Amino acid sequence: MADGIYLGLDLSTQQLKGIVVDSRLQQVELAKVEFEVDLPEYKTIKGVYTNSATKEVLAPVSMWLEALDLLFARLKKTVDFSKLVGVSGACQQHGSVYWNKQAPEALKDLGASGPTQSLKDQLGNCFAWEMSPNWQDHSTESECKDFEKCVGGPKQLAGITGSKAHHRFTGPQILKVKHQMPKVYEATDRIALVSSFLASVLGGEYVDIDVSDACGMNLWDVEKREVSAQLMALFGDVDGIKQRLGSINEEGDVVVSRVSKYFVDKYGVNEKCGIVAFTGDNPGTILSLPLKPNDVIVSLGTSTTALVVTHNYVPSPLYHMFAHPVSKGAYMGMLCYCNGSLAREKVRDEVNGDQEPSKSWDRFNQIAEDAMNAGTVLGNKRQLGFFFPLAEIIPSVDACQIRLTWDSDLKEVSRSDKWADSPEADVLGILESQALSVRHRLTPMLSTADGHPRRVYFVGGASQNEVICRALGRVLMPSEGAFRVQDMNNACAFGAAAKAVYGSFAKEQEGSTWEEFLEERSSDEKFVGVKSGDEDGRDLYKEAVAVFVASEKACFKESV
Ligand code: ADP
Ligand code: XUL
Repeated sequence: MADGIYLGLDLSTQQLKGIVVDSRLQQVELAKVEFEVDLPEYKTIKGVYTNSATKEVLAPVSMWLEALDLLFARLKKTVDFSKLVGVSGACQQHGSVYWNKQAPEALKDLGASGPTQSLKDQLGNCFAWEMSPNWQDHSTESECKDFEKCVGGPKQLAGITGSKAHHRFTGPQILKVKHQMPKVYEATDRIALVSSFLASVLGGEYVDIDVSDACGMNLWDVEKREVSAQLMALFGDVDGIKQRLGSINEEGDVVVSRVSKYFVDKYGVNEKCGIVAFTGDNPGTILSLPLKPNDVIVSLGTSTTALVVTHNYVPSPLYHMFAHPVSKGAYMGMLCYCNGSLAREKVRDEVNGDQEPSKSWDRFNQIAEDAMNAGTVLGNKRQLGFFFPLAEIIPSVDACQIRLTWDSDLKEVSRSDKWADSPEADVLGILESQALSVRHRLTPMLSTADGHPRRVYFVGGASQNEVICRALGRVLMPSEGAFRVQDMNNACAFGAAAKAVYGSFAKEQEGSTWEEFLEERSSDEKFVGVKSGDEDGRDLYKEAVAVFVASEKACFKESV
């Protein structure tokens, strides 16, 4: 309905957020529930319980039920839910929820005992395990080995499921439950991802796992589009795990359920309100911008994440490939680096010394800008490095700091602890080296003639910094420009809201493709062009990629 409203939910580690938009995607309301602040009785720290001895990180599922009630109560103060046409969601990836055999009945009966009963009252005892393993959990080392061994190694597992085995991925997590908590596994009727869990609560029935989110499990065979029989065999009883997982929903843009009577009676939600398939938070983020194939979002948060929409399925143990959450036949490639902003902050602090007020980026920016204005490429002496104050994911190595210098005829690379012109040289050094790694990993996923992205969109904390974006953009060389995106704090909730509009209204009523729908509703105002035209480095950066890769191999051997 053109005059209806739509809700996008983001159930992340620390909070549950809800954005209400109209059919043109204009924000009507925004509300959130912060777990630590609003639900202190759970005593979580930043939304989770961490056991450093076992490396387990868990979240209590009932807390999410309470958060959902609280969010609806907050929104109801200003939102007329009788106009709600559709809801969708984008939730933290990889987490699993273990419904027990009472769940189907209790979900169906939601609201039957009157509005005084809360979701927690009615569903609190429907879990075989009251916890959900969080994506920060690292307790599945042995199960990860089982997964990789089962198919012949990390490369083979990445080929099948889009990723090598990761501690946080749901398949190894479920296998750990089966190994370490057999009674829980036995008592489990259905295993949900966080996204399908939340959709099920809203719909009052089990909702299938979404295909894009399923790619975060190490179980979904991306190309064959089925749960891998070979990997399910790890669970012994193949039928048992198959049944617990249910079907995987490959239609991301359709109504998969109707809102449960509970939300109708308690919050006045329109009884026809559709639940449009929920997905993961990273897939949700790519739905927030009108991306075309070969467009890249580079998120410069605490860590650096690069997301790309592509039609090439080119899996690698170094990154992730997911099915696109809406467009059939398309994929989302994802690079996740641990060392992003924190590593840049370290260089910033070193160049500031005692002279600048701490945390000011002025000197860092001035050094980078002067170098770029002078046409400097790869430092004054062809320098690059690995700036990893934290253990890194890409490549998978321990914390280290390595500086490299090409010799003048560009044939050899020498390694040193410090450059003669450190720490100033580290400024361009870290920016160019970080960008070269992203560029190298993106290229195989792109289908452009020159291997460069079409557009690059910078989001996240450091995207406020024009100079940093310019330095990164200069290496990535998008053919149609780099942009800093304003107002992207709620990207995945907004992506979910957009999917709610598309799936419950616009797809049928307007007959548009997802891309047309989003393009038609987006305004260029929120994209600020990043200064480009720095063609200085075109040839040298191309050569630098090869040197960077060779250096990585030399420094880290099989981790690359
Ligand atoms: P999160 O990963 O927690 O979502 P944000 O996207 O908010 O984080 O990004 C936080 C990071 O952004 C900080 O670590 C900080 O270094 C970086 N940042 C914020 N403003 C700037 C700036 N002006 N220049 C460079 N980096 C910045
Ligand atoms: C992605 C990942 C995180 C979570 C955060 O693989 O683990 O980005 O999705 O919620």
